[in-house]
Amino acid sequence: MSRTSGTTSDARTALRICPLCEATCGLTLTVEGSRVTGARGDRDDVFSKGFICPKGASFGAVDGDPDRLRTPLVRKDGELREATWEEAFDAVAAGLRPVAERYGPNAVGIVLGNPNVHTMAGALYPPVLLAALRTRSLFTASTVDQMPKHVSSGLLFGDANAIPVPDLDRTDHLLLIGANPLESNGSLCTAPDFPGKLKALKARGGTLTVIDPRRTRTARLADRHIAIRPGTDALLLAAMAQVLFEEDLVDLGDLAPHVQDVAELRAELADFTPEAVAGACDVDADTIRALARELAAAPTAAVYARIGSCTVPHGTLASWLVDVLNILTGNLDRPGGALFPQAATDKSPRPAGPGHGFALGRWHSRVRRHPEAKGELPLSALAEEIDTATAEGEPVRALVVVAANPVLSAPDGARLDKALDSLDFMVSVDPYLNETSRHAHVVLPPPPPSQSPHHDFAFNTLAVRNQVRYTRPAVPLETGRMAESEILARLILAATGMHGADPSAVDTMVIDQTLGKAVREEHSPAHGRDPRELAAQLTGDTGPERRLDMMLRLGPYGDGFGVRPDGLTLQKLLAHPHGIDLGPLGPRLPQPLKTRSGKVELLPQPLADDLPRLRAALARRPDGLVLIGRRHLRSNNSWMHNVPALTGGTNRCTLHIHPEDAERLGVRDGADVRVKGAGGEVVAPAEVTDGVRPGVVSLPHGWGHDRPGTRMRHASAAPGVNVNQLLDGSLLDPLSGNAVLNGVPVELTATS
Ligand SMILES: Nc1nc2c(c(=O)[nH]1)N[C@H]1C(S)=C(S)[C@@H](COP(=O)(O)OP(=O)(O)OC[C@H]3O[C@@H](n4cnc5c(=O)[nH]c(N)nc54)[C@H](O)[C@@H]3O)O[C@H]1N2
Ligand SMILES: Nc1nc2c(c(=O)[nH]1)N[C@H]1C(S)=C(S)[C@@H](COP(=O)(O)OP(=O)(O)OC[C@H]3O[C@@H](n4cnc5c(=O)[nH]c(N)nc54)[C@H](O)[C@@H]3O)O[C@H]1N2
Ligand code: SF4
Ligand SMILES: [Mo]
Repeated sequence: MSRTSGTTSDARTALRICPLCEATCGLTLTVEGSRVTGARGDRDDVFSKGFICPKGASFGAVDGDPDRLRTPLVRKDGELREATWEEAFDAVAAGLRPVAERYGPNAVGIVLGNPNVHTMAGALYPPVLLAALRTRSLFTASTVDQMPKHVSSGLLFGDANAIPVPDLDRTDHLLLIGANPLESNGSLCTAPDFPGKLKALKARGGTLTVIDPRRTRTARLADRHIAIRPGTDALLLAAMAQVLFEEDLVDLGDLAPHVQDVAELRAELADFTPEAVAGACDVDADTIRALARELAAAPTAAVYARIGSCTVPHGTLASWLVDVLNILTGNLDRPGGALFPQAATDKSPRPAGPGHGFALGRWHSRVRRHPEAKGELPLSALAEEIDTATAEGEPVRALVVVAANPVLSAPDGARLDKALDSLDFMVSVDPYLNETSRHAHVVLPPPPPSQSPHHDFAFNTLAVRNQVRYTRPAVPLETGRMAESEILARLILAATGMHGADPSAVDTMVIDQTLGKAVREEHSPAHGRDPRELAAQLTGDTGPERRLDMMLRLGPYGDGFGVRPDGLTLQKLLAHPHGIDLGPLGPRLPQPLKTRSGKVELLPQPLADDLPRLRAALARRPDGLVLIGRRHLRSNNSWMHNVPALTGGTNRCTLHIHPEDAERLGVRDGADVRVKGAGGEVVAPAEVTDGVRPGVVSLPHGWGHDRPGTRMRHASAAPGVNVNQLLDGSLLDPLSGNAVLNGVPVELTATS
């Protein structure tokens, strides 16, 4: 441990991968005692090379927030009180088991929120919990986010997790849709210093086009910015594909042998001409033709789209068309285009060939019969699945909530707030007493990130460069704290009738099952070996470390338990604290394909069946205002408003409105405006700005910290309003069940 100048003598430094957004930057923390007093970018990190943003720089403040819970809370006589871990797990066992036994497995629901993809525990234990509870009542942040992309990948490639990422470092042309990486630092495209990568693209003579109803910081960097009407990207993308066909610009290149249904797609899209979509998108036909021609003409190009393209009525079609354009221009799976990453903990690649394909709608939600997608029901349906009785089955009566704050993040927040109060039992695994966890009967607080180990299971599968990094806790677990992995393991035991068993039993069970399966798989390096012999080789101080070791060794770069002695193991990773670079992304097709045909299925039936709905949108011209969201660089969904360093200044919950609309409606800058939507109304101060296009207003999400019974003192002092209260939960993308959060009709009234 090295000394750092300018701090007290017991200061030391420690490495920690930042868990605060998808960029996964390596940080060098300054630690004094058990407190993190500083954070800077780790210049030796193989991936992030020293990049840091204001959130990462505030790691110490996020980590050391005095409002973080230190002990479990258990409800007694209606009130949440501090309790021991033993009392807390006793209460969980007593609360969950009777519900499952009396009403069946689906009466116990699981809600998983965004930070689960930012913790090791969140990757390793919820799948075990789900399997153990055998419930179909699973709701996650995916259905207010990227579920459309999973569904389109599932249908196109046969694997919902096969998501191509733009090759930011090498592309000549980036068409970026409904994303603002200068504030978000990127999503479904893990790239530390996304802003620097966009600047580098321009510096090497490449071009950047941004499609966004707002002139964002990213849009200001672009060579061309198109302020599209919200919710109409699928139409614009369909028209671009139509132009490629019409002008003979389709060139699949090396992809040709792997792609089917090109002619069928051409026929299906024939009527989506630029002239036909121009009015709906509010983008002129010549511009759409130019976009298509530029994409085809670029030596390499990548189309990349995020939140603004997913959280809309045609989210799955838009997500599909993004890849269709990459495919038709030969840019999928080639350097400079959009490629499939290969993470170190991916399963050992099976030989190419037909797979099982992707199924949708294997079951349905009880109340409104929404089809499941990827085993999940829409978060938009959570409130009704709790508060509405039907003949079909039992409502959700108990809930396990891990790292989620759906009262603020999901549609119809006010109704959900009430529904949670009616549950027989609810447990939250959460560091804060907030708008959601205040309803719990038991709150189990994980330690702060400095006291947790870190590896990015999810984001390495979406990274613009293959690499692997692992950081052990920067600070030892404080007395009285419990690692989140142990919390979740004990929760699994308590929920499944094994309350009180040794939590390491959960890891042992997973290891036995995984190795038992691997030795039976012909393509596995473990094939034919003795699983007990392999288990005995695993190293690591904890269950999560042993599981990481197992995944690395079975994975595409692994040592195969001795088969490839130079390959990856946990020990090798520990010997490289700044990570191991595994090289640039490379072509992988056809191996990742798991469709029944073994090909890229360009026109899957469920998408073809959804095209009439898109056709119907051609004629639509909303006459009123529509609402969209936005993110601020110093924010993170609903849970960072309690950190003074990350709030204030421009990070405020204001309604952006264009000067023309403001004048027409008599709205003055700084004055309160009443915003009314189908689900309710809120009052927020106006910020008149031409950064948003006419006809569109914007409110950020994750605000509304004014409910009683929470313990987030700084956040409740400047609470803002909950934009999701304006939604009634009825607007969904039907294929994916994803909530429509952008392009929502609203009415405004000036209040002063
Ligand atoms: N209108 C609108 N709504 C949106 C969006 C939008 O763009 N517009 N975006 C949507 C998107 S993309 C997402 S991902 C969702 C996010 O919504 P959620 O999944 O609800 O995530 P957060 O709001 O980040 O809340 C996360 C919870 O996890 C807790 N937490 C933080 N760190 C940890 C940890 O280490 N362990 C555990 N167990 N808990 C932790 C926090 O205290 C908080 O209670 O919001 C969605 N809602
Ligand atoms: N600072 C910060 N970083 C974050 C988060 C955060 O809350 N704050 N959240 C994290 C999470 S969970 C996620 S999922 C990612 C999201 O990452 P991004 O998708 O990059 O996030 P946003 O900033 O919401 O960008 C969405 C953009 O879509 C635009 N938009 C809205 N409607 C439409 C439309 O119909 N069409 C088009 N073309 N554009 C539209 C909005 O104006 C906005 O600029 O960010 C992650 N990073
Ligand atoms: S960009 Fe994201 S990962 Fe990097 S320092 Fe900022 S918050 Fe952390
Ligand atoms: Mo998200």
